[in-house]
Amino acid sequence: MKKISVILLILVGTVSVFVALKPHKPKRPNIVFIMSDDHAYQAISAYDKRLTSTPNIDRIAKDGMLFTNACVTNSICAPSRAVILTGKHSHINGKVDNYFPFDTTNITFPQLLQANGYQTAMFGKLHFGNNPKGFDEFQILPDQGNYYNPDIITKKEGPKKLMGYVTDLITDITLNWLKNERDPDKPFFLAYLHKAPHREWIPAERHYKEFIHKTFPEPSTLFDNYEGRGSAAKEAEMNLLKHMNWAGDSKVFPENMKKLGIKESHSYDIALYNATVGRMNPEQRKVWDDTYRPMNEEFMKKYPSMTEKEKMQWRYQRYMQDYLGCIASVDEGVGKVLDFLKENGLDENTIVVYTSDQGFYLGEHGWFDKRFIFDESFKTPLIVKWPGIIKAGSKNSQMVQNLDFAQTFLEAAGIKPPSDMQGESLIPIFKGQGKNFRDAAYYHYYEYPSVHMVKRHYGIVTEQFKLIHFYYDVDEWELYDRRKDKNELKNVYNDPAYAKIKADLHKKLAQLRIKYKDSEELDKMYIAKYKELEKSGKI
Ligand code: SGN
Ligand code: CA
Repeated sequence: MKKISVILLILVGTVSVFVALKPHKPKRPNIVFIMSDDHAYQAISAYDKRLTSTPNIDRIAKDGMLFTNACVTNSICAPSRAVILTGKHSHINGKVDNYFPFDTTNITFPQLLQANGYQTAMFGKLHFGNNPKGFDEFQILPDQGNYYNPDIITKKEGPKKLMGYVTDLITDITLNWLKNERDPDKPFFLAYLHKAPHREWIPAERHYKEFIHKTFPEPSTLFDNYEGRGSAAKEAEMNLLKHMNWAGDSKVFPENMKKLGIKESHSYDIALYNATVGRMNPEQRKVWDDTYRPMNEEFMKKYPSMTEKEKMQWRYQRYMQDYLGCIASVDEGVGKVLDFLKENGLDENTIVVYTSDQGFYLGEHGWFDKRFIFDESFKTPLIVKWPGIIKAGSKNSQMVQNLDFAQTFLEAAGIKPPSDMQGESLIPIFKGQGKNFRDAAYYHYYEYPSVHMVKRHYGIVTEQFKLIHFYYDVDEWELYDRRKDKNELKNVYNDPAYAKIKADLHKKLAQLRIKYKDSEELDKMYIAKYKELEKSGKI
């Protein structure tokens, strides 16, 4: 017996020495990619404390890096997601707008992670019109998804209907996978993708009850008259007063609209409202009616004597109450996921990213929605933590783009990115290097004519300037001096003082179009494809 123990001890000792001598191979990190839909950086307290408080999203910033100039290549939902997954600009991956289906012959980074031993899961909103490739597990909302009692497409069981509030449900599904379904022996990539705070801004009951009593500071450009800019800003249909739905968005009861003689903002204004409340069960509907009724009663009294200015102010407050109410649940969900990682010892070797598919207007220029290359929609929140690599509480002002995620994650996983990806890995920046990361960002928006009527445009953005070409039904150039004109109110394209700058930027833009393989031929091809879709009635 003694002899056996001695032999065993020697064996154990030898193995330990061998393990100790073996070169240390770091464990590949897990990646938790959290993305919400239309979450403006103005509505994250780590960026801006004026509107709301997001203590859990802020935790990522406290432990990691806050990017103050992160931006997108095409400020709209499904195209942004396609850029993220493929690491290629819209004109290369083909998903230039929300209408064209995603071309699934594109290679996406989750496919490469999966092929290299990562476990992959996606929960929430994708908006591709087809299921994601490269995922061991997914549960995704069909198309835009619904806020209450949403339908969901599951990989294992096909379509299902869920009961409850969408943000909470996506969080529960995500936590369940982390707790019960994940293989603990494999590194994982998890995409946790919220529908909120997308239009029509329906918060969870607990939050609309709370937020309906709040008031918020107005942005300085709420009453913008669009002078000093070209036709694109003037013709966009994103104005809070003129284009927001009264019932569907502001929750004025349809019967009250009739009594007050308020016309629908769009033909679907009341239909949208009815579709939203139509999904609720009697208990949910009762809380809704009981909460929005007093607001409606007050509005009924006020409306007949309200000036246009007061109407705009009222609509802004209503918008913020519901939009920020939606974000409250997103923040709670993020908190639960962060807690789970910490409690299970996963936080040390996990990269956590918080971002949005693009920025959003919260009343700036009188607008809601996105699409423009102007700052509130061009820039997007980006906060990343990676213990041991990223310094806690750091800030970075480089112009990183959603184009960069694919190469970043592949490099983090030790996988060589395909040579045709068009971004740059952010890992040097994470490590505190990567100065002069990108001197100009390229941008191209396509979806026109369509909802909100934002004209097609492409352009470049440098630290100091923005050069934009609006095309298709116009041929207009705009130039903004970002340092002198923070709100982008004055197009200086024809100001002789900017002649040299303008010439340099034109040159730089032409170079970037070549670098990224964009061209007038492609612009024309995408217009022709769009016209085909219009003819077939799909737009
Ligand atoms: C819907 C919204 C628009 C929004 C687009 C695209 N209208 O059409 O306001 O811009 O989606 O949003 S709604 O009245 O139907 O809500 S995206 O995030 O999917 O790109
Ligand atoms: Ca979006």
